[in-house]
Amino acid sequence: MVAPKIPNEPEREVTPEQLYLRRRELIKNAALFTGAATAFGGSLWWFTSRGRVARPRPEGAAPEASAEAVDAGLLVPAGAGALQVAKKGEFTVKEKLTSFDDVTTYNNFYEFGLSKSDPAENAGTLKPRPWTVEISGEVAKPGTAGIEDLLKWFPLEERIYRHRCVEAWSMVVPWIGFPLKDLLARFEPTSNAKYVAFTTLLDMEQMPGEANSVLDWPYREGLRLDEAMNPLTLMVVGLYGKVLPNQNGAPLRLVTPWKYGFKGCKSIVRIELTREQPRTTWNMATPREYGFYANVNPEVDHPRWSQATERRIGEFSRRDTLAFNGYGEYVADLYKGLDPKTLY
Ligand SMILES: Nc1nc2c(c(=O)[nH]1)N[C@H]1C(S)=C(S)[C@@H](COP(=O)(O)O)O[C@H]1N2
Ligand SMILES: [Mo]
Repeated sequence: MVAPKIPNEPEREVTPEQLYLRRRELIKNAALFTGAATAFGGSLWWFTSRGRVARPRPEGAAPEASAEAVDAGLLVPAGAGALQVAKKGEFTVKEKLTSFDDVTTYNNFYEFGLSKSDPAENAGTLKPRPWTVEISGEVAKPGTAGIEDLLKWFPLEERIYRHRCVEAWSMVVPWIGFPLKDLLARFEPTSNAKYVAFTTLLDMEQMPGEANSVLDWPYREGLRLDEAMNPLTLMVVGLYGKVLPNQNGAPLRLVTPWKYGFKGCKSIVRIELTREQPRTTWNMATPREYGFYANVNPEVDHPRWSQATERRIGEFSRRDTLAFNGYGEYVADLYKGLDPKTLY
């Protein structure tokens, strides 16, 4: 067992003026979430810093385009489901973004059905506000946090990450969120905490698919504490500049880009720090096919298909799958001395 350690904070070169703007952003984001359910859909309007020029951001625009908009002091109109992002660019992948349409209509969210188009069609029954997350277990200060608390506590970052499903398709998604380590730090994990367990909402009225016993509900996932503390590990509240759509796991979901997508527990209501490795949904369902670690590994095939290549949604030819989904420089050290097969 690797001793849990908190990695160094990533560099933040923030000027006093940015800090001031950040405070305003926090207040606006909180107001946005406490308001009535946000309208979603419609075109995405991204404004430059001067506030004069408005242009729709083309779907699938290169990440460079968004970085440029950020440097200019990206402003998005509040009230349209837009989130104010304080920081961009960290760990960003220089690959073409998957279109907003594909990111929000090609989903896995079995609580709303088993086909890829089901979540976008059915997730309207989910009520992502008000929403409370419980932080419990091996923490000095157990408690709860409303979604609007989270938005007041943490400045939002955009992270453009590769997203690789164990089914061998992939995307590039501009997520918006904050590092999980910042959230955990507030609740003070004890020295007994070795793992973090995540639980999705259990409510058949909001999640009708939970009437189907295809999985053992509620959906559960987990990380080792050092994985949870890694700076790449993101709690996501939005994508493409907007509040997270229900089908993508509103209002709060996990994203660990070096792992297969099923680790990314959606619509989280509980985060529990534990001594023992938590039981996880897909591992319980089919242990032979889905491991606890689930690190992306082109050399370890799924029992029923190869993981060597993947289909990037929106593209024609397949591409090679990268070890740790291309994030090895940040995470490979976490697994030193462990058999890669056991990590699948
Ligand atoms: N609660 C819950 N979380 C879930 C799932 C699910 O069915 N239920 N599917 C997982 C899988 S297999 C993947 S690939 C990702 C898909 O996230 P996306 O739809 O935002 O791309 O969510 C993961 N999180
Ligand atoms: Mo997946």
